[in-house]
Amino acid sequence: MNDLGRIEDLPAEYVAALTERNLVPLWPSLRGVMPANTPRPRTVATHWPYQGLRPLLMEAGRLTPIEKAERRVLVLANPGHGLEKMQASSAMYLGIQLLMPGEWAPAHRHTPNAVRMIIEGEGAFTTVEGEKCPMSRGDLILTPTGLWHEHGHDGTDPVTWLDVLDLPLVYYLEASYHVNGSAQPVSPERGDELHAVGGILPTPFFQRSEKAYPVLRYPWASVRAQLLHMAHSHPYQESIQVTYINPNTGQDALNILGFYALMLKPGQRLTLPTRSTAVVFHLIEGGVQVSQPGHECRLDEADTSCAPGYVQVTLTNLRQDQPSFVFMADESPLQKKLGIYEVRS
Ligand code: GTQ
Repeated sequence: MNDLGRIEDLPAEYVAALTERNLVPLWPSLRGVMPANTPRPRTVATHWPYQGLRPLLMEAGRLTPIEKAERRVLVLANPGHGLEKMQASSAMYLGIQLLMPGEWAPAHRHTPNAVRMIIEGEGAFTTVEGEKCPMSRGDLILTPTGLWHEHGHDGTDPVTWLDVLDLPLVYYLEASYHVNGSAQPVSPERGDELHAVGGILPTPFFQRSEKAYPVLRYPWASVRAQLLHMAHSHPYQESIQVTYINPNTGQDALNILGFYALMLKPGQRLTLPTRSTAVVFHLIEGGVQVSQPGHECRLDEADTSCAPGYVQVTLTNLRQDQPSFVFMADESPLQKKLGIYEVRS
């Protein structure tokens, strides 16, 4: 690889004349923006243990009333990007949100897409476009771009969940904004009930639903049961994994980020394909070691971690007698649409 000219090699008056006209020479920066063979992600492997952040989240519940927060969230920020950027990777934002009994996080809609992965507590719900989605541990609830959503809580204990948004990307595109609304009237129709059985779609009078997002809630009980069923009926299949999809299109549930649930059999060690997308791991159940070059962490229940793209990640179920269940998020739908998605092994 030949060395390219540096900015210092140029006469200062020349550089000043360029700067004055808002011009920049490419060659001193070319290798930086297009490094050889593999990108140099800012995203660094990071582990956010739940037990470390939970007391601080509860303290936020005492320090800041919901009216003063609108969304009471501690953001899981990747130090490689700088904490103030509030990003876990180039396109993914992560936060842990707290709702106390009786609290209400008012209706709004925004351009970034969001999902919630419920961590603890019963009795809370998210109402999305008039559909009241109950929240239980492990449930995935979508709030796609532009849809009204609000969170309420009729239970007796704090409720927490992981928020995953494509906010960093939408913000970077200078397209991020929100609109405030008022409490939504609730309709009795529930997409998760209408689509409770895979492989069939409701088609009254031969018509498919015209909703862009026919399913807004993926109950964990069904996903978990399906993973166990897959492991049992396909005992030689190494990777027991499902993708959360839009049943009308068969495509990923949202346009930009992808969501998956993975079951690791007792003691299983699974090396994931090396891919171009950053990945978020969130442990729903069990205990899992996450290993990647230069970084190891042990995920306990409700812990979250991330890995940059282009690295090999190995997951090991630390339980010898029980399966472990991992929720994952990545940027592959976006990368596939852009034509830059790669699998290297
Ligand atoms: O619950 O609507 O973590 O609007 C960040 C922005 C959650 C939400 C976040 C949001 C929300």
